[in-house]
Amino acid sequence: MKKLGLSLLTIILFAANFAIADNPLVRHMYTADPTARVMNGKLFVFPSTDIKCEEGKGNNGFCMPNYHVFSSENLFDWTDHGVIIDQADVKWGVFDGFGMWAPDCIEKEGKYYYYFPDMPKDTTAFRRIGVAVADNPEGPYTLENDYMKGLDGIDPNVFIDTDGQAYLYWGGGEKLYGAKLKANMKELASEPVVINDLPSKYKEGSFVFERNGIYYFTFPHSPHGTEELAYATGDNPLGPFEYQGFFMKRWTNGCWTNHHSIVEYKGQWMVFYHHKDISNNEHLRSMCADNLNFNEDGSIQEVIPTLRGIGVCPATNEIQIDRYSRIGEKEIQVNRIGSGLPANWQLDYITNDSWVAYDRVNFRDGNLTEVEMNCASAAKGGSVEVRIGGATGKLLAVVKITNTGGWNQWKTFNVKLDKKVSGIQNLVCVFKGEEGNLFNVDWIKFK
Ligand code: FUB
Repeated sequence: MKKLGLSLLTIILFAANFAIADNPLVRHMYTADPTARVMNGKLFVFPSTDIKCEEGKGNNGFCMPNYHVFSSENLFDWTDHGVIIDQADVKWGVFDGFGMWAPDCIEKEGKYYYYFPDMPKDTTAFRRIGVAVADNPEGPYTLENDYMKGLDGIDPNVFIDTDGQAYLYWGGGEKLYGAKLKANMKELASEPVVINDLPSKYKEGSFVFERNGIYYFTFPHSPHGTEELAYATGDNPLGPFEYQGFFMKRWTNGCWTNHHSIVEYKGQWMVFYHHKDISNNEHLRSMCADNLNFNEDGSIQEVIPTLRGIGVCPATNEIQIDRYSRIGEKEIQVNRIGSGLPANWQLDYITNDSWVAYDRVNFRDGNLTEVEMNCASAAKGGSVEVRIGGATGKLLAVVKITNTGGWNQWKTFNVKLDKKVSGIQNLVCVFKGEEGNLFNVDWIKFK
C-alpha cells in the first residue's frame, strides 16, 4: 500500500474556503460525477475533475486527472480540501491516462473507503476499480497496490445495508452489475450479478440507497440519445428491481452525460448531478444540486434543475441574483462576466418592471441597516425596489443606479434600509426605469 506523498501538501496548498453556492456549486474548476455523503455531520461531495484535453489524451473527449473532495455544513459555503488522489499516485494505473472517471466514497466503522476507476497499465480492461482508505473523509488516503479483482468497468458505487453488509455496483453499457463486498471493503464476497429488468440502451453511474424499506437503484440512462436520470425499486439491494421511469429529464442543449447521487441531509433529500453550465462544453462539467422529494408511495418526484440550487444564503454575502429562483414575465438575460475561472454571471438586458426572486436569504436577527448593489450601466440607469416575499411584497429600500460609464464598468451603489427585516426571506428585486436597457447587476448584499 502506498501513502500518498502528495496528499498532505496538496491539502495544505489547496484548502480554501470558496464562499459559493447556488448552481453550479463550484466555480473555480470543473467538477463532474458528484457523490454526496453525510460524514461527521457535514455534507461531503466526491466528484471527478474535468480538464481541457490535449490531443490524444483521455477517452471519449474526457480528460480526468485527479480527485478533489469538497465539504459544507450550511450547503452554501463549500470548502475545497484539494487533491486527494492523483493519477500519478496509482501504481496499477496509467500515470497519464486521464481516466479517473466517476468515484464514490463511504464510511464504515470510522474508516473512509474511496472507490475510483482508472486505466490499468496491464491493459486487461478499459477501466479497473481501485480502493483507497483514510481515517478522515478529506484524507490523506492510502491506496491499495493493485486494483480490485473479479470485476472491471466504470462508475463504482457502494451501499451499506442496515444489517452492515456492503455492496459494490459498477458498469456502463447495456448491463450494470452488483456484488457483495467482504468486511474488509476491498474484495468482492460474491460473484457479480447483472442487475435485472432494467430498460435496454446505454446505462451507467448506478447509485443505490434505501428509504423506508425500499431499495432504490438509480442510474443515468439514454433511451433518447442523451442521459436522463432514472430509477428502479426493489426489496433487496441486488434486486429484483422494478423499473419506475425517469426523475430528471435529459439535457437538450448538448451535454450527453448526467451523473448523480442522492442524499438526505438535515431532513432534506437532495440530488447532486452535473451539467456544462460554466463552460458550455460537455467535457468540462460542473456539479450542481437540487432538492428531491418523494410521493407518499415512495416514488420520486421529477426534479427540475434550478439556478438557485440548495442552501440558505446569508444576507451579508454578495448574493448572486443571476442564480434566481423565479423571474417575472419580462425577459432578463444571464451572461458571464469575463470568461475565466472562477465563473461569475450578471443579469443583463434589464428593462422597466422586470424582476427576479432569489429564495432563502438569511437576514438573521434584523440588525442589518443598509443594502449594496454592484451594477454597471452605459445608459441612464434606473432603480431597484428591494422587496421580500414577492414582486409587490414588503419594500425594504429603493436603490438608485446611475450611469457608470459602460456596461462593464462596475460600481457599488448603496442606500439605508427603510424597514427592518429578519429571519429567512425570499428576496425580490424589481427593476424600474425609462425606455430600453437600464443597467446590469452582478450582486446585492446587506450590511
Ligand atoms: O465522467 C466520465 C464518465 O461520464 C462517468 O464515469 C460517467 O458516469 C459519465 O458521467
